Amino acid sequence: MYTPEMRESIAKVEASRARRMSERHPSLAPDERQDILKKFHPDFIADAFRALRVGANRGDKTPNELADVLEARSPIDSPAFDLNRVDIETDVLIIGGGGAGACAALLAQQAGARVLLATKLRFGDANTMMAQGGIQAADKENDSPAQHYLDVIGGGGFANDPDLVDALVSDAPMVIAWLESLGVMFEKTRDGEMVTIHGGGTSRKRMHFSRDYSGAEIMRVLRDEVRNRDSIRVIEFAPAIELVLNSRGQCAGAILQNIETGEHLLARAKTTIIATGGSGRLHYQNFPTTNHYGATADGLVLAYRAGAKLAFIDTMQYHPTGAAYPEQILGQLVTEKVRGLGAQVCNADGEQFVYPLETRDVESAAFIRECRERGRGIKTPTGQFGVWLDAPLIDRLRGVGTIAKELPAMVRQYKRFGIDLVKEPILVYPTLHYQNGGVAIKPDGATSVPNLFVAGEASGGVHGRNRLMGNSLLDVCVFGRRAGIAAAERAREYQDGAALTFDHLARWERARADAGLNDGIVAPILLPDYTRHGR
Ligand code: MEZ
Repeated sequence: MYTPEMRESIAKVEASRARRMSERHPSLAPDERQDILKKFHPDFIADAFRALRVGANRGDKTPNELADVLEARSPIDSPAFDLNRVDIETDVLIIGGGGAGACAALLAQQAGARVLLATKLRFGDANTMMAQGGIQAADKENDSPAQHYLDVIGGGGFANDPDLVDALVSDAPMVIAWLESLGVMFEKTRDGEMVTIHGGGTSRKRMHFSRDYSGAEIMRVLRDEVRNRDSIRVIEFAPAIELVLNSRGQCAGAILQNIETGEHLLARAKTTIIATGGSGRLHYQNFPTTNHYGATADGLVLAYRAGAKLAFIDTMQYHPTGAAYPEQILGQLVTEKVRGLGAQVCNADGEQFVYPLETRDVESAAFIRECRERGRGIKTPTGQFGVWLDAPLIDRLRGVGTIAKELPAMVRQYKRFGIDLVKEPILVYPTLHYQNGGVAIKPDGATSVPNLFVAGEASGGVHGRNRLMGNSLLDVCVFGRRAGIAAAERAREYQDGAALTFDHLARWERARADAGLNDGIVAPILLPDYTRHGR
């Protein structure tokens, strides 16, 4: 499968392997970390961002592609819409069927609420399902939530919301025990102890995992659990396309759209939780992505139009090891667990140029520098650049059979293209992976819009300017659970009697007109536009 030029470079990686096994990893001085971030990380490409012209974050910079959808018009023709014809009534409406939505549904139902979970695609089609390497929790003797807290804050550039980080790390050990009690099969030793490894930026081994499909395993169990509870109603292929508020200014539900027929359903709810995930399918700066097809920033668009404040919308995460070759899997995730198990990163000359477990922002910037500035990347037949991830090193370091056991999905992914991960390095390059920011929340998921909660990747603040591996699966569980509990409690206190309105849409259109916005963009876009991007 590799070209002769690539084979020549692979020979250099193989030749340096024995030496690299005993040599010290290269290390970056703190100043150098900042320098390469500023020079090579996509968050610092000035003309890829612009200031928002309307809404609660007016004046704040965000990627051009996200600005387009945040400033867009609603798909709802509000004067013509009959808000008196309610199709579904519920206590808690959850928008989104990934990990955060499922956790929220379980905890809201447990708290006695009637729950409706509406999801754009199938229940479980979400970034949670695609997370591979693991979930962090400080539940070992040599670790503590305080240690975890310091790692999260350090990884996030010391910008994180401290209360959210506190909630994340404090709930983590309980979340692992809860997931296990529901049936998640984490990797354990023969005597029943959880196996944990490092991720980038972790000072302790606290990554719990299920082989290299941890997210799929967690989603499998959460989805089954939701399906087993009768008082949770799930509607698939029904994305929310607009929020509905009431005359008290509280969020009071949403308009769902049957994605097949286009028919609208008015779902009235005492409280609403947005759990729609991220925005990788907006392909910022034309990057490929690890994200599922539905990751189009829908929740941010809805919450923003309703008046919610967003946080950290100027920072995205580029996972260092996206597949750079073969082209059929361009941008797909090569889990950080590969590096967590010991694989090193090499340039075209077979030399290590960066510590493999730097935080993702720094690691990605170092890959880009190696290819763009130093000219030591490897070029593929379609003109992509990449660096080598020396996966075969894992079996040398940890014993033959480790790769097959620990990375079965990765092995299968590459085998389809004639590449043997056990024997050959693979080519990787940063890929758009995660939205570091989102709707600003409190530790219970509450937003600046009354009765509107947000959980998971659609929220912003906990990860600061860079998330660590394994804190996303954790985030969806911690804040999904918290939002579910808080939304159910708020629903119990809710007083009926306020009329439904689209006043926020009238305000929005006035603000757009005042800002001179008269383009035809309508959002949420629901699915990526591959005709425009030509992907
Ligand atoms: O948290 C993540 O993003 C994750 C687990 C990804 C991975 O590399 O496997």
